[in-house]
Amino acid sequence: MRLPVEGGGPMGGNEKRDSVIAKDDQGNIQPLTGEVQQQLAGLRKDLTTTISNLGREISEIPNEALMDGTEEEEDAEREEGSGASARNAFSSYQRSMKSLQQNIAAMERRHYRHSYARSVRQSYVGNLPDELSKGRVIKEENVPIDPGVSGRGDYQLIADRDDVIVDMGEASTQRKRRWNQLPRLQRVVFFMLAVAALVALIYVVASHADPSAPLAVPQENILTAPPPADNHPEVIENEVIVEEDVKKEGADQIIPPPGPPRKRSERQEAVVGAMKHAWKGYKTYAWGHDHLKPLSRSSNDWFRLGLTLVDALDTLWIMDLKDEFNEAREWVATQLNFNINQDVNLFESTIRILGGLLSTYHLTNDQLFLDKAVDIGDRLVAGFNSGSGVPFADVNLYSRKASNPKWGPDSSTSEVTTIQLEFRDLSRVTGNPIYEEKVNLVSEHIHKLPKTEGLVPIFINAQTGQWRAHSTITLGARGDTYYEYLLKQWIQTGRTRDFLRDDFNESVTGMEHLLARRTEPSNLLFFGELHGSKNFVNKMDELTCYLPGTLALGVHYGMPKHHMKIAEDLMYTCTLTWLRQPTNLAPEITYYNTQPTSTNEDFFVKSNDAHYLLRPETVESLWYMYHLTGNKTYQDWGWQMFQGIENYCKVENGYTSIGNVRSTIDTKPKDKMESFFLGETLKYLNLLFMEDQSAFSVDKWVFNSEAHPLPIYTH
Ligand code: DMJ
Repeated sequence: MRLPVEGGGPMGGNEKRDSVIAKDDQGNIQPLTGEVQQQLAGLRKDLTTTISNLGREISEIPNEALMDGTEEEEDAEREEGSGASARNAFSSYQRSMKSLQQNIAAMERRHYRHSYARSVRQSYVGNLPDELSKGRVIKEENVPIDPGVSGRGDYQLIADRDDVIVDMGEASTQRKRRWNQLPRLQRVVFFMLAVAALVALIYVVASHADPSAPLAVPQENILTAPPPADNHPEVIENEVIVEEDVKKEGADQIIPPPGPPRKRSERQEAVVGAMKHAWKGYKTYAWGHDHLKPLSRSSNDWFRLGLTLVDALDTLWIMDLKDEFNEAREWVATQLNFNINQDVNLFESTIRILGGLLSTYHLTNDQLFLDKAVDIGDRLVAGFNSGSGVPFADVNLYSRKASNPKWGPDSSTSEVTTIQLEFRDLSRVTGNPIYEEKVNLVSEHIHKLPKTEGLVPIFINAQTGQWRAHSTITLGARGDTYYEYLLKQWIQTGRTRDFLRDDFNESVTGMEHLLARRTEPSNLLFFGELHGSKNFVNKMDELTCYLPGTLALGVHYGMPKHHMKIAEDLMYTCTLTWLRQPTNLAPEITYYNTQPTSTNEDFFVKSNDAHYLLRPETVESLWYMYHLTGNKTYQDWGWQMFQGIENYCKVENGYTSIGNVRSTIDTKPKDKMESFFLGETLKYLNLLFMEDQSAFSVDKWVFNSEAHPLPIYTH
């Protein structure tokens, strides 16, 4: 079986792969034979194993990096599972490299007595690529490379085995003779150096190869398939109805906060009751800590910043829970301290804390919240001190030093592209351009990088500013909000930055083409993933269910009308992932069936993915769909989901994530209430059930990724 070549070599993906062998001093290519071959067999085996492991490990990292935004759980899972796996992958790679280097050194030492050894070695150092050339591999069966190992430029790599035959063409005999005429040490050293250079090359290529290689996925447009027929809400045709005053004059100023809330609907009342219950548990057992652990009546800290309290501020205000809001404000005024020696995730602290403070400032006009926003903004801005301007994942709040995440060498794409609304808003309200300049540079840089039909890999290196090769492409964890913020940034800036809109539209076309599929038997739309940037996997995260709302918002702002059809169909699928479970709660990840089977199920859930973390994405989209169409079916769906939360997540002292949505008896409570449950889930449910939808019109507000509303500007 011939392995396809990936990754941007000039030969393209369908050419035969080349082995790497040495040239003699005439530039002729010589095969390695006889004794040398034997001596090198062990080293070659090591190299093969290293390459194979590296490829597998690189390909595994994105698969396992799926714990988007679950703080303590994310840390824990990193420790126990995927993070540990990634870390082990790198240390294993480093060990292999070290061992290989030691072998080379040993070989060199053994032959050091030969006077020419050093000169031979030196003659090749620093110029290795010139010493590599191409021989055509005509037999590649069982080559143990999988996947993720590729070549770059003119130098393609294989881990050739003993049974690999190198076709040397007409010059073969002559080259073999010349090679054999070389001193043995020269041949050995030469090959060792080539091997070492190749390992280094593999690492570089794996980190920075051009991801724009063509993808091996079917070309049909899945969305031409008929839509689901039942229970489908009627679509109200959308016009661009953006208010002219916002569009033209708008306000490069703070939009006046909405007036006091009107009388609540019955369903709204129930949601506000849930907020009070959650708040009471937090106040009693976790006050000032990041998260409540409602079962053990204790708390959890991730950033040591009172995450739940800050994330909840604007929800309390919007719900008109004055007492709760005032006690929270008091804590912010007297206790919230950013001057601590603490590493925080730039993205999470931006969307939750900076976003929460800014939003609360806009709603209340209370200077306290702006002062706090500036304080943390000035610390977080250190995250952008990298070689490329693409931020590092983590920042220390005290030292203002930035770093890669502990579990890997790269930043997540969604994270570096989901901080722009907040930093831009900070610049607009303070008049200090520095914050916006930093995030603009990131957006402009990412805009220029190669993409796969507008879709992006999920890892990027902060120093080089380049994608990690063979990263997963997904609309879920670590990819999701890149697409969301393309559109929302364009809206925030008064629709003046067309490249953002264009990139958004191109990405939706790419989603339709490369990621969209329909299920059997019900023809449900879902968006799968491309693993290793090319292999389609029929899984979709709950996180992806933000997309219907974003698409509907785009259509409202003039994006192609057929995006609304995608939004409706995906909204329906997302809803079923909740309401087809006995708990009415969605699992973290769902797998979709695209083949006719005896089970007759459109989708299924694996045990490890059956948890519900109180996530908001589906109810967020339901709010957009209702807000923009007025179709009350969306409210009804949201109400059923809320019943699931009430029935299976509500506990005596708050709400808890659960480990199993597939059973009403064995829900496996996880003893954690995420901050976004108060910041997002309950806020969107409240908005969904509001009878008067004008207070938070999407013509005036743009909601950040953590549901914190920020004003729309004119430019
Ligand atoms: C939140 O922190 C944000 O919505 C983020 O963009 C994605 N993950 C969580 C909620 O699931």
